[in-house]
Amino acid sequence: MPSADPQSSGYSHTDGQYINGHSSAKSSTSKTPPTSSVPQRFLSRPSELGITLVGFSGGQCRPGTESGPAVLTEAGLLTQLSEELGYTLHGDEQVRNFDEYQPTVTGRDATVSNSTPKFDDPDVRGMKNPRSVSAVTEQISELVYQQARQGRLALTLGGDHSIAIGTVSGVARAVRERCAADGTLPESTTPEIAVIWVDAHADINTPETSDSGNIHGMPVSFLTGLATSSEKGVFDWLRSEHILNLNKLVYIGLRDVDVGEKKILRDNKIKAFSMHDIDRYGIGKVMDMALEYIGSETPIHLSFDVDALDPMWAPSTGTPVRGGLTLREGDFICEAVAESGQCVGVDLVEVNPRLVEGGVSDTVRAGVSLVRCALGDTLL
Ligand SMILES: [Mn+2]
Repeated sequence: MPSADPQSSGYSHTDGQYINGHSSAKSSTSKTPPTSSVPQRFLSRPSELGITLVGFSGGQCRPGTESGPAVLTEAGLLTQLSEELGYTLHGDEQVRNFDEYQPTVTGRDATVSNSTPKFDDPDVRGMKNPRSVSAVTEQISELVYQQARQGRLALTLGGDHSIAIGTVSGVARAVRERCAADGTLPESTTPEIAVIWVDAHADINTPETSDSGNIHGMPVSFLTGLATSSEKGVFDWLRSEHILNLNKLVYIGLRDVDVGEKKILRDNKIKAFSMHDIDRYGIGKVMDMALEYIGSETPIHLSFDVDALDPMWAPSTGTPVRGGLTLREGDFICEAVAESGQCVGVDLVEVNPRLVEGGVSDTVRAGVSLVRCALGDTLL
C-alpha cells in the first residue's frame, strides 16, 4: 500500500496517531479542573467557555472554510476542552451555517459553493458579498457579546477571517460594559481590549486598497475604524463601542503584506512583529515585547489565522505562505497569551478541509493544539 499521506511533512506518523505535545491524552480522562493555574484577571467565570461555531466562508472565494468548525469539533476539540481541560462549555453545540445569508454568486465566481443564494448581493466599493458578510458578522458580534458579557472567555471557530469583525467587536463591547461596571479595571483605565492578530497577512486593506475585494483581507480596517461604511446593510451596524484602538493592535507572523497595507501600518505606527522579527529575536522575546507593549491592565483577544503557521504544519488553508511559524512557535504564542492571565477571547480561523487533501489531518491537529494552548494547556 502506498503512503497514505503524500503531503506529509516528513514525520513518520501513521493513521493520524502521531502525538505532539498538545494532542489528546486519552489515558487520563478523569474530570480535571482547568489545566491553567494562572489566575484570570479579566474573567469573572474563568472555568466557562462561550463557544461560537461559525460555518461561513463568504469573506473570500474558495469553498471549504465553512467546514472548519466541523472538522475541528469532529477531531474532538470541544470534548477535550471539557473532559481534559475541565471547562464548562456554553453557547453553540451545532455549527451555524447562516444559510439565509449565503450570497448569490451567479456570473461572478462559480467556484463558490453557495448553491442556493437567498439574496442578491452586488459589490459595494469593490467588496464581494458585502451585505452577506455584514449580516453574518453582525450576528456573530451579538452572539460573542452575549457570551463575553457574562465573564466567560469567548472561543470562536471559523470560518474565514472576516468573521473576526464579529468576534473582536463583540468582545470589545462586552469588555467596555462589563469591566467598567464591575470594577475589574481601575477607574483611571479605559476599559478596552487589545488584539493580538496572528497571521501571515495583515488583513487591514480598506475596500479602496484591496485588489481582490475579499473581505477576509479587510477585517482589521473595519474593526479599527480605518474603513467605514454608511451604505445601508454594509457594516453600518459598527458603533464606537465595537471599535478597536489602533494602538491596542499587535501583529505577529506577518510575511505577505500588500503595498497599501504597508503604508497603513507605517502611517498609523501599528505594532507588528513580522517573521523577520521572529527570526531575529526568537518567539520568546517577541511575546515578551508584544505583552509589554499591551501592558498588564488590558484584556487580550487572540485572533489566530492558521495560515500564520508554515504550510508544512497547516497546508489546508486558503492563502498559504511559505516561511511561516513552526507549530511550536504558534503554540508558544498561545501559551504566552494564556500565561498572561489577560485573555478574554480566542478565534481560530481559515482551516479549509477541502484544500490539500493529504494535509487536512495535520492542519486540524495543529488547530486543536493551538486552541488547547490558548486555553491554558501546558506541556508539564
Ligand atoms: Mn487572516
